[in-house]
Amino acid sequence: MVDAETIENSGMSIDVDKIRNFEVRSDDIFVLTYPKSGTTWMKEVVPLVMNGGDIDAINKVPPDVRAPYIEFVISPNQPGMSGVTTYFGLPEGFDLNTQPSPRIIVSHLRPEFLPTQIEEKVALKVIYVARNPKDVAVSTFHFVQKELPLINKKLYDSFSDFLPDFMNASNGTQTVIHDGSTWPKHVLTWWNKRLEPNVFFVTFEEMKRDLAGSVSKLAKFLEKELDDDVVKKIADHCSFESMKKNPAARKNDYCVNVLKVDPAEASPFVRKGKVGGWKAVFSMADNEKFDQGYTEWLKGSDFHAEFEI
Ligand code: PPS
Repeated sequence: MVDAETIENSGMSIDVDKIRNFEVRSDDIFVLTYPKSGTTWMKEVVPLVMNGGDIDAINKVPPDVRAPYIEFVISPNQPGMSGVTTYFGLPEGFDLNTQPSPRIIVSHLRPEFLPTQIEEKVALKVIYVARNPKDVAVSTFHFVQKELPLINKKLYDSFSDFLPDFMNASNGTQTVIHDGSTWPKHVLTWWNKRLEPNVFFVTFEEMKRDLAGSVSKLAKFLEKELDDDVVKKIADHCSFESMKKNPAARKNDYCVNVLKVDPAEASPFVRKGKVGGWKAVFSMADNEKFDQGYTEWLKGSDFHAEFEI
């Protein structure tokens, strides 16, 4: 049971009921992630799989238009960082309700805040990307340190200072990019549904290990027949090196105008892209505390995150 009518996400106030009542179509494709888990990456892969690898076609449409975040386009109230979605490239008056099918719709929202029809429309496809929570924590830290000043919040003194907030989804973290859900609630909900025929559960680490293999499996799930050379072309275009050079994937406008960072150097959307980068950031004490929490989180579950590959 959710009693919130609005929640804070990236400094924007989100009308939960409006999202829960959103009219879903049976051919919608939902890309769901906990933040910093590979959303930007999947937003590049899915449109290419759907259009048979036509890179020129996807380059004509900004990523947040071809695969918009439902929480940013369906909710009316954006007092905190009013106007930031302008930099997503969304045209004036953009209406997700009238976009042509099949729509690719993205969300970080926790399961109970999503449109209730996701559960009902059995043909609908759900792609869930999970990432090991230590790398998620580090990636989130880099992001919140850039977003906190935008909503007049104090920066964290250090990663160690931030980590407890990440683990509890409390205080600063919750109001910046989370909606109050913790990593395990988000990931385990979808892990537990992974065998449902309309759910494709993949990890950042699997994609990193074998992107072409993941693209190929995803194409089967999306009922698209792709030749090996097209799969390779998609994997090349979506490699970290290629996306790091791609201004649209890096969200140049958003970086420059909202986050005030140099996108080539410091875009938090395509930053380091590593598995195991956490090792250079976690102290021994951070790691011990994290491992204790992680063991509790996963009690009774058969999910295992890959902290290195
Ligand atoms: S967001 O803000 O929630 O949408 O962020 P999200 O896109 O989910 O996650 C950002 C992290 O994904 C990395 N990334 C990639 N890694 C490997 N290959 C490719 N192609 C790629 N594209 C994005 C990005 O660098 C962020 O991770 P970190 O660890 O911060 O580098």
